[in-house]
Amino acid sequence: MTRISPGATCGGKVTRLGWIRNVCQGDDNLDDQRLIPETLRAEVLRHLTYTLGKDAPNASIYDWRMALSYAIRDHIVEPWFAATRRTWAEDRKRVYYLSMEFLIGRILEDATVNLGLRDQAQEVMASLGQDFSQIVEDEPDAALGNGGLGRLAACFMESMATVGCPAYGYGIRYEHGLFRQRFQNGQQIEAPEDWLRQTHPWEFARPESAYTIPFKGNVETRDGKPVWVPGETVLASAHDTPVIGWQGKWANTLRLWEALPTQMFDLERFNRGDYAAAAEPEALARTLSRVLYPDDTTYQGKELRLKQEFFLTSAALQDILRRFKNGHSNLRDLPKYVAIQMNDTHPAIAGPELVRLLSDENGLPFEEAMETAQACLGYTNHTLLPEALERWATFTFGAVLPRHMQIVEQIDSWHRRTYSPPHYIGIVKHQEVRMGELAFVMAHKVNGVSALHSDLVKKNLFPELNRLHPGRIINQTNGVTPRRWLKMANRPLADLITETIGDGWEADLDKLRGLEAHVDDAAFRAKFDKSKRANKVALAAWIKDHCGVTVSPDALFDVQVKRIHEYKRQLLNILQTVSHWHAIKQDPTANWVPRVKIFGGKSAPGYAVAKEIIHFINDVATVVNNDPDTKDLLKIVYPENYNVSMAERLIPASDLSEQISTAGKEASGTGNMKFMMNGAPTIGTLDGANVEILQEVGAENFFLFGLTTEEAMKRREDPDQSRKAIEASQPMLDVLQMVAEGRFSPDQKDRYHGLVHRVWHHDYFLVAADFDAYNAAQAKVDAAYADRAAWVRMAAMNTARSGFFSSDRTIRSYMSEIWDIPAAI
Ligand code: 26V
Repeated sequence: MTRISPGATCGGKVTRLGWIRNVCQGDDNLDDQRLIPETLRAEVLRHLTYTLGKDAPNASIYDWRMALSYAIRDHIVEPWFAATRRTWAEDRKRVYYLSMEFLIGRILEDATVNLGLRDQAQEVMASLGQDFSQIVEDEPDAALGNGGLGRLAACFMESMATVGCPAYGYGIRYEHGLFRQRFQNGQQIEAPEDWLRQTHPWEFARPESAYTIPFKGNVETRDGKPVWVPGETVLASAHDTPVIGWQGKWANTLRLWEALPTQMFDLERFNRGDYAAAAEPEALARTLSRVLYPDDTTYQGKELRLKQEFFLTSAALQDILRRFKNGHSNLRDLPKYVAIQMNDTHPAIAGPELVRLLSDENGLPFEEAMETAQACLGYTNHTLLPEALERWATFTFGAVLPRHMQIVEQIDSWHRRTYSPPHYIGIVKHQEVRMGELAFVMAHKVNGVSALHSDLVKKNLFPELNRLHPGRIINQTNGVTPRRWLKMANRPLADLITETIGDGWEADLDKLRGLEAHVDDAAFRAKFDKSKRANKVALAAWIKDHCGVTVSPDALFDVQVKRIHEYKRQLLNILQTVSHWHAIKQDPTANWVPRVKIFGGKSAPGYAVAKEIIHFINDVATVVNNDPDTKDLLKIVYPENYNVSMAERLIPASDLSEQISTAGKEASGTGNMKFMMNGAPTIGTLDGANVEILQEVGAENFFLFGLTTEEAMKRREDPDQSRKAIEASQPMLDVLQMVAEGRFSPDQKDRYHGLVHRVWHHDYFLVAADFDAYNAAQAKVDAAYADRAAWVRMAAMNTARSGFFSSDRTIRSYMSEIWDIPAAI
């Protein structure tokens, strides 16, 4: 056994700081870097001993992970302090990104990648007898989000640190993030998630940064001025996680609020022996940061949700004003130093709350408070689905936030007075506060998240407001961070890219265009293919382990991973899979391309139709995977509990990216961008950012099918559209017949009658209308995949042309078009 002596190189501190300084100055002093493994090893052992209180021979994988995480965290702190100090010293404008969700995933490996310490960490842990990849996988995902919106916020945090945009993310430190998904007899079962049960090593508690958040009560008039006398208060207490950018050149803060009681417990009651009642206020206050709402599809007017939104927003704004007042006295200057971005309408109470803080609490006249707030605020819209748009009953809103109810009315009449709209555009209408309209009116810029979506925001969502405020709605096409989604998640491809075009692409993704010069080189293609195959072999082994299904890495890996929703049309995919299975059985000796159909994703717990689709996919999988006729030609796998970490495993091993939403429904998509970067061509509709992916990659490298947004809207005007489409399609008739007969539910033959009936008669998302086109596009995929050279070329072209979809590009665009913030580096 290796003898381990802790703290052997305590002089490492100087080296460490020196190394970071060199990186900050862009100086490649290799002498310093070579010392790192020794230093890092000593640091890990020091933390194991003195922070964890463990002796190496008795340390568990958890202990090693914590020790390594603390050692890595130490390397983040220096650049973090440096960035913060510079922002203060140069009195820079900062952006504040307010989001109810941050879907972060694991942090350890990502941090080592950005610090340039991944290889060293691996080497050091190996020298200590530990497997780095096992340690990395021991970390629970921080799943403080539902899906696209939350993951975008996490990519933005990383990109803001990479491009040197001084920024704070503000969110809620949910004790329980998104539920864990299991399947029981093919059906989704939700279990609570408990990521904080073990110590979370990346955060620093800041109990000194705490704010009182008022609720309820009433508004009195004193000296002719409104005074809010709250009926309840809770405390928002900060936890800071540093977010390090590529090569450690800049770091920002993600500040998450924990809800605490303003009063710990009722001692009098406790002394009387009434223990449960004594603890009640504490429990009540803590519910505010207890759980993430697990539904991103349907809006429900739950009081707790409104309280969570105000809790986040008020804490953030109080913190922002405190920081501003530290160096400034004139609140009218706020927009020179503060940009506040509202991630969807969830923090849209920021408008009235900022007005309240500026006027009620700081004496600015209402109109000046309005102008100041507006100049600070931006609003990003992420969905057009009417059922997901937030509206609050004035009764609930007024009870929870009585002063804000008055201010919202004031904003509404100010808006009408100032802009005299030809029609009545109400923020408050039919006894509801409409958060989209509120956010729009309070923001100086409103943006959609893809070109198509932003167009629809103008034309369909806010047509009157757009006419009244021309130029306010702009587009900011989403992006994803290539550090996590390419460099970290797909090492074989990342290494090949560096070998082919050199480094630097990680922070300048347009450089990937350099790969285009190599796609006709057979040697390059062979290497590209090899990198994909390595990922597929690894995934096949993982699938065997986790799903018990044997799949061949030679098969085409066809992947649809995202939340389960009718508009995303997992149903179209699985019905086409049934059709394909049926076709193979009809003609088993034809030249079929073997396929593995991979599904992943969670349904909102209360979304019955989505849950039925999950059940159906699992039922079809059971029949197909046990069919000896199609054994080597078709497999269906649906691993449980799709999350960020699973995405990092699946996407790099994918051959085909399924982006098949009904046109006009997917605001952007960001998974589509990750697949493209990782060399998986898309089969998809003209929806969201697919449109721009198609434009960048070229039609010859994309399998396009389906109705356009306009055609879809027109098609729905015919109440018989789905029946007609089905009757015109033999494959569709066959598939629905098999499902209706109970071929996939032999134990309960009528299980999917409801599902079949909906496709025939209530097919709002146009599964039937697009079925034949999808089927034809899938046949083209098969033909293309059979031509290896052409396929690999197509895959490589997808990677080569994905530069536009780096979130660095998106962030730079927000900085110039919305925030008016220059880069600090
Ligand atoms: C709505 C609600 C309603 C109240 C309860 C909790 C909750 C949570 C989230 C949402 C809105 C979800 C909207 C969303 O996630 N949109 C997705 O945003 C992605 C990033 O812009 C985009 O790529 C996806 O297309 C879009 O669906």
